[in-house]
Amino acid sequence: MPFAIPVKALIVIGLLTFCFSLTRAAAGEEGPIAPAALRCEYLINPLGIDVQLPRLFWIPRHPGRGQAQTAYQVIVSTVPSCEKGDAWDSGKVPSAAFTHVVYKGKSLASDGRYYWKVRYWDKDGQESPYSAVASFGTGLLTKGDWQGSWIGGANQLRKEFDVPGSVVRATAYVCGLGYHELRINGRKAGSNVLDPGWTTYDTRALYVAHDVTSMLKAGANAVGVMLGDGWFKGKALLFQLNIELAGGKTMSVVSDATWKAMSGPVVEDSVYNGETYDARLEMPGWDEPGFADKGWTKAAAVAGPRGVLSAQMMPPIRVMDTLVPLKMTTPRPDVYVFDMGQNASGWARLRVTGARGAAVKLRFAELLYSDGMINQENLRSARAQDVYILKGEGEEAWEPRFTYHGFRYVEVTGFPGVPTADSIRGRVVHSSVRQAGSFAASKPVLNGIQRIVTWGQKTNLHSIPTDCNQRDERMGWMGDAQGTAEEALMNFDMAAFYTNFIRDIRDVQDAAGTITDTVPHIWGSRPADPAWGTAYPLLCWYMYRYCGDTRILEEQYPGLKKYVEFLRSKAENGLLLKYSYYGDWVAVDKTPGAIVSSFYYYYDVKILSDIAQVLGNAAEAKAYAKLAEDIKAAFHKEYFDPKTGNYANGSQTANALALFLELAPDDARGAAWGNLFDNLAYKNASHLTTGIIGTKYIMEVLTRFGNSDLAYDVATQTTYPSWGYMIENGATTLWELWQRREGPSMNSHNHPMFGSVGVWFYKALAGINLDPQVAAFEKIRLEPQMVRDLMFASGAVDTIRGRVVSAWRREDRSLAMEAVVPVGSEAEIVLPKFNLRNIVLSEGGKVVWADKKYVSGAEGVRGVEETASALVIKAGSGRYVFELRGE
Ligand code: RAM
Repeated sequence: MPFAIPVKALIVIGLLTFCFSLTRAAAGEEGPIAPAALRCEYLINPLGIDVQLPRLFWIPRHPGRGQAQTAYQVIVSTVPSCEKGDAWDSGKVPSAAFTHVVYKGKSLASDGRYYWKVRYWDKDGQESPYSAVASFGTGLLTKGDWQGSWIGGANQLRKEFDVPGSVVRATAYVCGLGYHELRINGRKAGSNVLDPGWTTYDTRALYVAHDVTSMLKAGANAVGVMLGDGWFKGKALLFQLNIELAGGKTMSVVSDATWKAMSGPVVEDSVYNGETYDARLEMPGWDEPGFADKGWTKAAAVAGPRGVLSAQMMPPIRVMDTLVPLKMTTPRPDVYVFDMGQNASGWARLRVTGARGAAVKLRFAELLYSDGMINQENLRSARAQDVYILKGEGEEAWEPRFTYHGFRYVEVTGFPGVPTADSIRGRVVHSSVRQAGSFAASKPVLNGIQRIVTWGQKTNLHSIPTDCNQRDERMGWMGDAQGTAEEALMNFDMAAFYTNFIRDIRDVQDAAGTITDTVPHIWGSRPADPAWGTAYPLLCWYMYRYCGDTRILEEQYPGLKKYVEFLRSKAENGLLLKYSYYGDWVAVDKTPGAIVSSFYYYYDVKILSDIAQVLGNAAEAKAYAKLAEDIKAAFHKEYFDPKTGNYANGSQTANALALFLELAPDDARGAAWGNLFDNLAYKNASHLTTGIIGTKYIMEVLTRFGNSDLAYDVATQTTYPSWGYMIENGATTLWELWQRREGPSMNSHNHPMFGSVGVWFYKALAGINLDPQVAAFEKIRLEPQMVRDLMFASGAVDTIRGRVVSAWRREDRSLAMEAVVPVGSEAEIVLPKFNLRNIVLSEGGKVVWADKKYVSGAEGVRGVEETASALVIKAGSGRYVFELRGE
């Protein structure tokens, strides 16, 4: 039979092309180096970099295929035009590196501003023009650079000052705890909210840098700072404004006893309970010069946090989206309930007109009762309530500053008159990590899952990865963090965020090497459950595997070693037999905790050995590899039952863990796999009974064992327990439990920890895989699983080295596949043969495989090989559209 109608194929390719050019245009990437790709310490034009040798990143672009960088030149200047490298001119450096390029110029000054650009030479020695100029600012690098002192005494602090001349550059450094808002001359500085990030304040507090040059003027100026409790549960400010004047003079305005203090309109604020704002207490002009500060007292000297000060080098929390309510209902007289249509984190913006003193109460919830009233039972003791008291001066608009809620519904009471749809907007608030990945497929339920996974993930990024965002918890539970990290790394630009969180983890480590269940440590235990503590080695390892970060490995190696040695001290017979609290948390079928702990003991030791290898420490790599082998043997001996062929109790999780890390030796593998398959496919009709741990590994095990069809059956279920079941029951973010519960217990409706399936979408269905040896997408394996009735899938990820795309669509006897490989990377693209005969593979119209032979000639394609089930294409960088047809 001849090949399926070419017109159709053209449409397919057209569609793929269209999708791609759209995404490319949206990213605004033009020229040899995309401006947004110039980064310093993973951030775009950051301020407050407080490392002496920051790392620079860029992404070379090239119109040709099979391209690579062979040399670069970096210019770092103290002058914005960046013509000469007065700080650093690297000269032409023969190197393929364009990530983690360590600054090697003059020693960086505190409070400095640097401008940089880069050019590169391609594989043919052609040089690119210079990139656009990017910048970075250094923070206050030593303790002695801070001139002010900690002050407080009220939740509003102000200071007037004179600027004798015109301002060339001004940078404000603020550590206002728990939360702060900086205002200068009547305006809020920047667009961050809920600053600074939450840390273990006794060890470290973060300060935030703002460029406020354009907010100052010659003459009289004023700075005002509002303070909230946040997680610090107190209020303290350290402030320093460094100003450079025309003519070179400098001056600083710092927090000290000359500041004035007064309690302002925020009369109550709490992360869990909400904020009460009395607009009658506003003092117009308090943050401007010339304000009559009668009644204000002298700011009090207060004890600041005991920890060191570090710059906040991660994407700040911001208002990331504004939701228009889907509808407003009136379940009872004068009770209005707004449905935002999406569970999220943040707050509501209120618009209201009414009499002075009227109090509008906003209460937040994830759920409704059947009578339409909001159900706050699952928030436990979190009151989740904001109150706005009107000043009565026409239309008033307000949103809180020092709290956030997890909610889909907003209940409004006390509203003067009847609210309209415009009275309320949902403000979506979370760490401003950029979306890095997108995934879509022909099966709607998968797109639904992708949606609830990513909404759940991003709305739980609140400077740390939280377990949930609504109830009286919102902790950095480490098990949740490690289980979802790979999904997050595909969907979002997480590098700076995790760099910060890994430091947070190290900050809680004690002399014995122990770490804690939550970071910062408020809930849970020390030492952490091993399945929670593993977040420390695993996140470091993922930062290496996904982002190629070796500095983090170097910095953390001593801490990781201490942690692993602590685990070793707890081992009995080479395993963690009596050390587990949560294990395969919230599973349908229980798995003994000890097998989970022992699995992670092996995993952590193995990772430590691999890290030692990367760092060139061969002796320790060998020693820990040996320890890992011993644990592996002990694991099999302890948990494998030759009679049943099961590990431990034969739960899905137990067998999946043994298979995932190849803890099952050759002669046990078949039995364990057979049991896992039977349990999943027959006993549970393709439903998981796993908790968060088993769920993370089982999908990948199924794909590795050639059973992506079964994994797909699992992923597309809509009955209990499954992700689809959550969606069928109205979930717009992932639930904490497979079960549908709405009562007062543990049942958050926004808990990202079952979101690990998100990485399986990219790896298996779109087919985007890291090379097992080479980190950070320098080598890529695109191997989509074209399962069951799935007719297309596409994944695009902006990796540290550039965009990777894998998108395919199939028909009866044909297949079209778009692949995008970044400059300097190479890919293996695996296309299934589907039992077709007389296969012809072409790329952009050129035949690359026919009569069972590779045909050379397509630019960038380096070869095609045939295996029993697939054609494997080797290709260099560039964008390709392959077409496979057969009979
Ligand atoms: C719950 C948390 C979290 C989990 C711990 C063990 O309180 O919400 O998700 O990690 O328990």
